Amino acid sequence: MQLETFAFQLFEKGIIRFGKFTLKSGIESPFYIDMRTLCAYPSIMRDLSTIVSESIRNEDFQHICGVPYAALAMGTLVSQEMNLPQILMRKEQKKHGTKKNLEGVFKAQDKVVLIDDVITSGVSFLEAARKLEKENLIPHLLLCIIDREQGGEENLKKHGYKTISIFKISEIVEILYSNKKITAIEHQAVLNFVQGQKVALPTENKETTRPTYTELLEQSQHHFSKRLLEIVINKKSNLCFSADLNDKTELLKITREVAPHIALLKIHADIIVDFDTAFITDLKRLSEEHGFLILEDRKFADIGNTAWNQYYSGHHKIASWADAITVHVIAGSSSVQALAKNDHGHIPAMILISQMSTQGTLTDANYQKSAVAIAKEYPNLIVGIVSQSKQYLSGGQLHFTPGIKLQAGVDSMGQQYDPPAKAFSEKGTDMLIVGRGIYQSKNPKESAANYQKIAWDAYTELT
Ligand code: 5BU
Repeated sequence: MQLETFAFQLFEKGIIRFGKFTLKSGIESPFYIDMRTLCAYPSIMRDLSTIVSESIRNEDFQHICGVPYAALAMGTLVSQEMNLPQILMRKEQKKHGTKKNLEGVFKAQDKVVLIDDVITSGVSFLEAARKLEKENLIPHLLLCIIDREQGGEENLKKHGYKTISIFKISEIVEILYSNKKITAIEHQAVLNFVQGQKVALPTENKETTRPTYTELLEQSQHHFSKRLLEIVINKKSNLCFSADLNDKTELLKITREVAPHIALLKIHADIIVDFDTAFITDLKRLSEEHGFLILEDRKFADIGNTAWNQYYSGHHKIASWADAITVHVIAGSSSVQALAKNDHGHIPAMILISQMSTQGTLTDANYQKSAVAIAKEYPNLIVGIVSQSKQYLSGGQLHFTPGIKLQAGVDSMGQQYDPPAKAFSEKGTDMLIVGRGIYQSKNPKESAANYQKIAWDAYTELT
């Protein structure tokens, strides 16, 4: 079907109308599109489904999913036409039985093309994409039949989603005008409207705002995150101090100073030259006295067997003292599974590294998606991720962000820094990790108190 034929049919069937219409948002629009009545015209639906199928034929994906309810029928038609399985998405979450949001047969990391009828701000697409991600599916492409050209595509791009449209409203009105179906005034009114009425994604939308620490605590499925979140809430501190010091006495001294201001202490046991069991005893005592947890940033990355030995054995015997550890997933999920294997009921708390803070990091968008999918697969073992970008986690999992200093910049070894507020507003972090910004300052205690305040204010502003 030609764009021209489509435009005429929309107009003749009253699917697109011109005049004065008050939109859901309260804004007055000079045109109105009601694609729901399209299902009364099987031949238009059939032709449209052929166009949609052709436009995605060269994409690499496994499932079709129509955004409920408007695009459910189109989803079915395209699935038939392409002979690809369809996923049925619920609009409201099912309250009984399986409580499933999605129906169909799929596996983690399958790629899905989402179809919707009209895009305005992109919020429906965003919510639908999130529902797919919650089930470990990848929203590969968002396809809409008509783009109202009010910023939806750009909004979704900012969230990392690729969107394509079959028809643009300006193209449709151009055809209608040049074929004398609408007046010059109606034509111009639409063009002016789409130019002037770019709509942002609503920030009040529950799906797009960050959960509070109390909400995360309610969802949390691991005793580590429960304890950490209780500390965060009680101390009003979402700060993790990274004590990257070589000398245990100095490490303990600075930790004692900053302890009232932090919820988590992160160390690298293998850089402490005089590491011994007495150090661990002292550190544990401090953590109990001042109420903070200890994260060993070992970044396990090897095959399961080696990672297991590095965690339970060797000089540091990390499993015996660390409240949580960091783990790379470069080897796949096998290191996660290996670290959980033991005969004494020990349940490790792992923080997966999804994205690094360094210049030129190889942790690109695909890597991050796979890491997040692994995190979601093991909510009983994985308590969070380290990342530099917004990621939608579940089960009370937390988002940690290093590379933080008051001033943005880069150090001489490729570490990139952003200020605390940016980590909260743009990266979606839950916990800041600050090292040199505190221990290299003239007064680490004052500096920790300052980071604590800035980070807490940045969080409260968003919730
Ligand atoms: P800094 O002094 O604030 O730059 O220290 C940051 C700490 O966080 C340091 O211990 C790093 O090993 C750690 N880190 C990081 O900086 N970037 C990352 O992507 C990851 C960890 Br993962």
